[in-house]
Amino acid sequence: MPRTIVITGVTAGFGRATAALFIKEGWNVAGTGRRKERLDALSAEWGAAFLPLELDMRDKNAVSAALGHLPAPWAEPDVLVNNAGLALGLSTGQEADLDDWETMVDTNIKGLLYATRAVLPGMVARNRGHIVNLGSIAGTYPYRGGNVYGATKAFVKQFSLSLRTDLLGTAVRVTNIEPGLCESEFSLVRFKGDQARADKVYEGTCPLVPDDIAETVRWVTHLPAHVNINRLEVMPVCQASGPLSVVKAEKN
Ligand code: NDP
Ligand code: 8X3
Repeated sequence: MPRTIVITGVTAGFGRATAALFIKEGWNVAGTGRRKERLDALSAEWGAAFLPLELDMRDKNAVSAALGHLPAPWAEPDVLVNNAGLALGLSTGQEADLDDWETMVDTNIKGLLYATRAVLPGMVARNRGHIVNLGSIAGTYPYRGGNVYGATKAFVKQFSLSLRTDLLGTAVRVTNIEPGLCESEFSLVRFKGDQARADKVYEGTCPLVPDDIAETVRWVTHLPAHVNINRLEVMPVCQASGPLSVVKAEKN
């Protein structure tokens, strides 16, 4: 019997690459996004195995209705990938836009909670399932201007680890994938459509690509049922964590 995966944010980046890989492997894929024209194009490309769900992850009722009552053959998901998310801006905490902060909290934290709560009870009842969250290295290693974005991903990491303890005694698995620099629409969104600034982020680097993350999702979900990858940090070879910073005061 074909297996089923629900992926939030399939209209770009990791979500699209992951959906494409699982469609190729014969899974039924339900995928969310706000951009209808992209969902329509993906439907045309992927055919009947793909269920497009046009919704905003910040809309609790819409997420609960869509993911909590999926039609057959998507009704009993084996995997939920909580991928939809974004960073907005790179300003310091004292200068950042409060609306940007709220959007990140509402999408990266609350949207992920809505989706999880809609799908998890069914997984527990069936004693089968896997929640795969997209955290980030930003949830562990702070960088200047990453303030609330990093904090949302720290939430995702801790929530993932907490869920593991809640689910102890069931067969349901939880994994937090924590990627580093990866070229997608992420920076274009962060810099609000400024393509030149987004391109600068990747200039001269050999970043991860969305297919690398899709492969990672495939690996963690295809391991034997008794194996749970709790956290998985993935960076391109050209990236590493830096030293702590120190500002030295000038002597008078
Ligand atoms: P992209 O910008 O390429 O894709 C983001 C996806 O999320 C899109 O499909 C978008 O769909 C969807 N999305 C965003 N906001 C909403 C919303 N309110 N409602 C519904 N869907 C939404 O980003 P990536 O693929 O790079 O990122 C995916 C995840 O991985 C994010 O959680 C990100 O934080 C994380 N990540 C990214 C890294 C990177 O370097 N790229 C590294 C580490 C983690 P639409 O706009 O159509 O709604
Ligand atoms: C995205 C990776 O380092 O740009 O989560 O925050 S980073």
